[in-house]
Amino acid sequence: MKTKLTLSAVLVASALALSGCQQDKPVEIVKAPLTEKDAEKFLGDVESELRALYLESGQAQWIYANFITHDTANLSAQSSQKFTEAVVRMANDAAKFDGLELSFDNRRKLDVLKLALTLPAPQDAEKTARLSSLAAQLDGMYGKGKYCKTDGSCLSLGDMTSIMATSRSYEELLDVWQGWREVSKPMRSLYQEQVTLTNEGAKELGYADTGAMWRSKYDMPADDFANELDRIWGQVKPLYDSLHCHVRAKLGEKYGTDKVPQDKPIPAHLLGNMWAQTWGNIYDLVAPENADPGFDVTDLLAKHNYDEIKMVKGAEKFFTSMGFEPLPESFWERSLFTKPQDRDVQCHASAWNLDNKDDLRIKMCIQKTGEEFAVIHHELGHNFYQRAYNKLPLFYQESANDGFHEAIGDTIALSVTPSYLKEIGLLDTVPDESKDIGLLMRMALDKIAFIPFGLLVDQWRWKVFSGEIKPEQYNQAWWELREKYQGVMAPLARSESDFDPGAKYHVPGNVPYTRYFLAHILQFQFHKSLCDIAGNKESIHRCSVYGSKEAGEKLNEMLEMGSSRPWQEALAKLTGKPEMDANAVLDYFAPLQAYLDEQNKDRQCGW
Ligand code: X8Z
Ligand code: ZN
Repeated sequence: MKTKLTLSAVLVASALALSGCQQDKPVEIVKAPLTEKDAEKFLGDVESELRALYLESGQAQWIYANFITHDTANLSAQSSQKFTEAVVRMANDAAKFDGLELSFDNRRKLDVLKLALTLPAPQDAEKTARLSSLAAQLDGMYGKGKYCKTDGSCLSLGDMTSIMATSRSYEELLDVWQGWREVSKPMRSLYQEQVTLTNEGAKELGYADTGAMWRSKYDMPADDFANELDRIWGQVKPLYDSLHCHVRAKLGEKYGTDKVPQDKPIPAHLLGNMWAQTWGNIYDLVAPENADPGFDVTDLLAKHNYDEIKMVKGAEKFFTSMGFEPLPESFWERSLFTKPQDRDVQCHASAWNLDNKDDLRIKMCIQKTGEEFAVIHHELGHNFYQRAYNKLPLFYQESANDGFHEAIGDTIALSVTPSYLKEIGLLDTVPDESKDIGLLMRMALDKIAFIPFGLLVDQWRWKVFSGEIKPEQYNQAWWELREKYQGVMAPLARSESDFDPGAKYHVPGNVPYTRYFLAHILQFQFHKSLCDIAGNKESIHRCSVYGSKEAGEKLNEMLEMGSSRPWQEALAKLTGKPEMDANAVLDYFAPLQAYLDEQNKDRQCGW
């Protein structure tokens, strides 16, 4: 139970200030208990200070990400230092109200403040400056990263992404896979130092370490949250195992079972993606016989002359068809859509709201593929969410939990079905239901394959923060988790001179990753509910909510709640149920599960 008024405010009034002469009287100390009024005043002051800080640091980060240079790195580090110092101070001040009985909103806002920083810093200007500098350096190293070969030619991550997606040469894939991982080797010592510093900051705020702080953001005890993840993963694992088994068998047929042993994890470079996190690009290798839908979104986009802007306009149209307002003019003026040829930019896609009102933007080096078309929907989902909650107090201008933010655009992209593609003129004929297994396979290669990856990144980071994984075990522990969860293995010998986690943006970029795991569950729950509201009568994987104002309205009701209520309430608002539940995933893929069971019946699955 919370005790009332256990705290005192210490007000220090200096006699010096009044007399203007030599002070001989001692400082007068007045103790007064903190009240709800104090909390309200504090929160009001903080809100206006934060608004200005957000804008200033947002602009510095934006410029850095769009123009990676020595100077922009320093400016970005300086502004994040200023931001971090302010928020650490605010978080410590917020903690002074601990134990005081407050209204729901005041308590929630104080809690938001205490948890606001992803990289908390100690209350020490020098250490905060160092931490900010490390974060900027790591981010820049990733953004500038290239693989330069001995002949002097260099490949960008974008170039390598295309090779990973399309090449079927074991050796070429291996070369690019290891080439990109050279970029992260020098990150290791910086990362290690960052972990030490941020843990110190987390401890000062009362958390065991930074990972424990990250786990405390979910409207439930941190340990319960970790257990929830295990529970949900347990629901999906059988489907993942079936998919893994089938894909490994097909890769064995393609590359030979000497290269793809049928009782071991799959070599990580053969799955169509630099991190083996989505496998849709090797659909052609695993496509079910007689059930191929016979079209490919990348080809359709090319055939209909879609350029980058047209792709973004297409995604925007989906949202406006559901009743959302079009994006502001400034979005089109200020966003980055294509990779500049003459400078380094952080190409990893992101969505921004600079002024916490309507200065919405995306930053993305768009490639004209079906995969990137989905990412555009993903990013716009962030922007429409940001706008939906922009009338709320600043503390609540966030998603219900971070998984919600990541799930909205993906939910919309689940509606990019053949019938939708026909409706917007990209596809001539909708394949009949006999081709559904092909469609489901393609979707599962992206969505189901992702789930264990979405889980393991932070399983690694949490253990790094807690010290369970020591610096001299960083890489080995990473691959143990990759093998355990994904059944994927390094295709080359790795050692502790490598730092393979750093080759994934969110590690040097300090973006928590569990959000994507959650999003991959939530999006199927959201999709099902929106389809019900839209009056869908078809199988769930054929449903598109394009043009449904009713679905749009209900979705908006959840979005405009921001983080003002526990996420369970936001979830119930749309789905009627307050729990995350992978049954929506399993229902969606039920026909594929049956197909995979049949395919795998004489195979030895597992690793
Ligand atoms: O990072 C992203 C988005 C930006 S929030 C493009 N995603 C994760 C990734 O690329 O690793 C989306 C899905 C997973
Ligand atoms: Zn995102």
